Amino acid sequence: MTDDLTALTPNLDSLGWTAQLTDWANTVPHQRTGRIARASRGFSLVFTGGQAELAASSSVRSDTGLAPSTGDFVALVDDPEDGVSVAAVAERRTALIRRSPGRIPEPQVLAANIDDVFIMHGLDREVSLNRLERQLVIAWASGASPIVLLTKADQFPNHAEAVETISAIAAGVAVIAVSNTNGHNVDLVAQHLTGSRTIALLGLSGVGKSTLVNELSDGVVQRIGEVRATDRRGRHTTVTRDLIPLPQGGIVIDTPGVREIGLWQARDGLDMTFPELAAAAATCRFADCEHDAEPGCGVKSGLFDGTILQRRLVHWKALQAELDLQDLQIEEFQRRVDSRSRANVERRMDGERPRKSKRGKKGGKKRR
Ligand SMILES: Nc1nc2c(ncn2[C@@H]2O[C@H](COP(=O)(O)OP(=O)(O)O)[C@@H](O)[C@H]2O)c(=O)[nH]1
Ligand SMILES: [Mg+2]
Ligand SMILES: [Zn+2]
Repeated sequence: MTDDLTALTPNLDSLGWTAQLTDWANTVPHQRTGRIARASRGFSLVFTGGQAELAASSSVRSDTGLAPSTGDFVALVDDPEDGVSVAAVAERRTALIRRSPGRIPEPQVLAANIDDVFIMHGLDREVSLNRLERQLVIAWASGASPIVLLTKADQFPNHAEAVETISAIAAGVAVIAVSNTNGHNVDLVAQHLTGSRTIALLGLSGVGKSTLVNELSDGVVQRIGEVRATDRRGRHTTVTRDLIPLPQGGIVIDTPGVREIGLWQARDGLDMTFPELAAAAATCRFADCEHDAEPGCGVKSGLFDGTILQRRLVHWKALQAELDLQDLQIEEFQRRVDSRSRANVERRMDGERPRKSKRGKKGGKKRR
């Protein structure tokens, strides 16, 4: 049973392939099409309908200039000499994006073409409201719908109260207390997983993401993270995947090990996460009000009448400052790239001396 499931690589329709995507594929050269199940540096694991293949993907960029990512729909070419490679990436319907760790201001797509984002926090410890708000910003900015899962509800008897507290800072978002141990609300969560709906799991390591995936598949799936794939020489190999089609429908994308979530150009996500602040700021007398000591400040009056919480205001300002700084960094980076090679700019921003010749590797720290 388990072996059948680890070999499970569904057809492309059940992975969300559409007639529209077929039209797109017909505009690019390709032998096969597929959906990326895991993107690594230089190659991707691609579900091509009935099978999984490793394809080179270092040279291709999507329309947005971003490398292929888990959840992307792609066109593959199969060259007799060079093997299989990703030739083109279809425009993304939605994308969960963080700022890439490191000093270069650039985005990293965590999951593409998703419908919902499960933001997961364990009730076995205090929920970090700041982390949750940050996750909400990138989830809203993705174009998908955030849903908050408070996991390990069995560890926290008063989970109804926790749901109430979290709901108060997650406007318009469903908040569900769930337990993998006693099954509490797992059926409610499962309702989101139907057909080719794709859900990204976002949460610290240890909150119960893998266990939830196992629960959602009725505990049948054990080594669900692995799949057999053919490599470029046609050999079979076992590869870890991040995109997991569930046997009863629905597709999960795990985003493992994401500790650091820098925002990436997410002003709309910020407004949706802090609607009371966005609304109040719109009533300030001055368009460039800093909500400090200016007369006619809507935010200040919200603080006085209690519709705005001090903690939320402080965090909103901090996230705004992060985005403001990022705009400056992007501008600065662009200026440098325009005048020098990108490789040298990256080295400089990492504090190294630029090299004269020979294009080196990226100077940045190891990325996930
Ligand atoms: N008490 C309790 N423990 C859980 C629950 N879900 C997961 N765990 C435990 O939490 C630990 C981390 O779970 P895991 O699924 O690996 O987390 P991940 O890193 O987010 O994938 C494991 O020891 C699980 O057995 C739950 O609902 N209740
Ligand atoms: Mg895990
Ligand atoms: Zn103001």
